Amino acid sequence: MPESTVGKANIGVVGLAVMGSNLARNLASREGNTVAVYNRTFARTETLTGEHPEAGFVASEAIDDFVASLQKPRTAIIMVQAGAGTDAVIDELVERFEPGDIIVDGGNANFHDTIAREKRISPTGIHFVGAGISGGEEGALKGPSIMPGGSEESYKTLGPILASIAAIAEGEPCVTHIGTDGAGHFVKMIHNGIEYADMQLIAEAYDLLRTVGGLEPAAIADVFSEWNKGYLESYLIEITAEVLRQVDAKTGKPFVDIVLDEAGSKGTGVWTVQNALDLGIPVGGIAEAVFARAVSSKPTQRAAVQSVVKSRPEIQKVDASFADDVSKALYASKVVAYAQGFDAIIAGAEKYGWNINKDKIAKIWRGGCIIRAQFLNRIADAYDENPDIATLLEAPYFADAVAEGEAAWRRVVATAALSGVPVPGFGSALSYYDSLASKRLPAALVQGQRDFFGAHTYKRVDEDGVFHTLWSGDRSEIQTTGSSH
Ligand code: NBP
Repeated sequence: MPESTVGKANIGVVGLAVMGSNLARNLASREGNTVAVYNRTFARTETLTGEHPEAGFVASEAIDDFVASLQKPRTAIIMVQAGAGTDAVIDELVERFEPGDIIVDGGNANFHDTIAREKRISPTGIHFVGAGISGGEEGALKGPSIMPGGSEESYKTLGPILASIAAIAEGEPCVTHIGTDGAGHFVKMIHNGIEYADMQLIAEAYDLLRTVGGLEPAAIADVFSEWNKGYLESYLIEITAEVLRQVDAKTGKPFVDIVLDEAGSKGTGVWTVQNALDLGIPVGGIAEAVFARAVSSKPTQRAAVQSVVKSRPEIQKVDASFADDVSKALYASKVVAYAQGFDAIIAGAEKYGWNINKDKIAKIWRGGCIIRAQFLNRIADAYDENPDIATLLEAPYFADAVAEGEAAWRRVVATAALSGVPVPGFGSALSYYDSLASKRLPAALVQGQRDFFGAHTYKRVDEDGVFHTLWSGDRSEIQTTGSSH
């Protein structure tokens, strides 16, 4: 390589498909950055440098030259396909990097992989950082929300570089050091899970306004645009209005009516639910959203049930206040979904030993990412005021908001049930809220059943200890010790 490019760049990007090239351009556009670029297939590098001479990229065809073009400590962000591709690039860099250098995986890695990679790489003295990057290709180019994990030490070098390209929300860059090893990818996973829940709730609101409220997509778009001026303001509400306003050029029909109603997914929602199950955290809002996509994608089962169903319920009559009721139900359900997501973050941090800062996580989601919304300020405030609240639903602001919308929420869920409109998100959120709010739960009966068939024991409300009833004997009670509850 020409001598002049040795040690020229303060940051490098490996992997120049859509995400990597946009991130590299974003980095290059910020003052003080000189960006080295490398891609396995050189043609991709040439396309990028040819199309964007203004970026002043330091391009290399060989990985050795790419490594040599980086200032020390060398810092490289990998943006390649998650899995084997990422491992291949990591190995190439680890072979050439020195202690103190930093390898960042900015792809959508599973946080378990990130933890394992960090463990494998840290004995070399090279820092390995898994960084969740949210915002899609536009975010990568204009400013994403960035969730880096890895060591505190690596963040000293990496932090200012990431802050230079992150989205800005209310004057603050949307990046913070989440915690060590896989913390960043874990929090990105939960972000995506919450995104699933939020999208499902918005979709249910649309369905209710259309099926029960009798509004056409364009009119619902107007309702959503109006909602976007108030407490529901968010990127997802904003783009939903745009999608609903779209008219199909081929047929003249609303775009939403020509799209096949089978929702796909790439897997981070499933990861969120799997990990929440392992952590014992109820994330019903996210799980129902994942399941709703799965149900939608079962055309054979849907057709089978439709063929045997004799009649569908009559749509309930509603008045002009219905849209307002739906907005309140949507908000209350959304509070539940976010509360559950943060519960999963808290439990993950406990299990994996991350010193996370909940209000900072809420703040870095205010810009750049898909769930960006004013609403996240309220979450940040709640955790800032009292980091030890047992649930976001306990925070005064949310407790008041949910109480204010509660009657509407119940009316909407009841109306949906009576009209035969599926509302897995709204319904599960309300049941979750009622479960927490009920003085007594039928869990007592479940304990009785467990004790009956499996001698799983139970605790009493009026006495300490662990007990078992001799169900197949004289049904007297004995006190046991050392049994699991
Ligand atoms: P892709 O996920 O499509 O991956 C293509 C890139 O990976 C190309 O640069 C390709 O090199 C490289 N690559 C592969 Br494939 N196998 C490789 C290997 N064995 N060695 C070296 N390079 C290899 O790119 P993308 O869509 O830009 O996404 C990049 C990352 O960002 C992924 O992890 C993705 O999940 C994540 N992502 C995030 C968001 C978001 O919103 N945060 C959105 C989309 C993607 P080649 O040119 O030589 O084939």
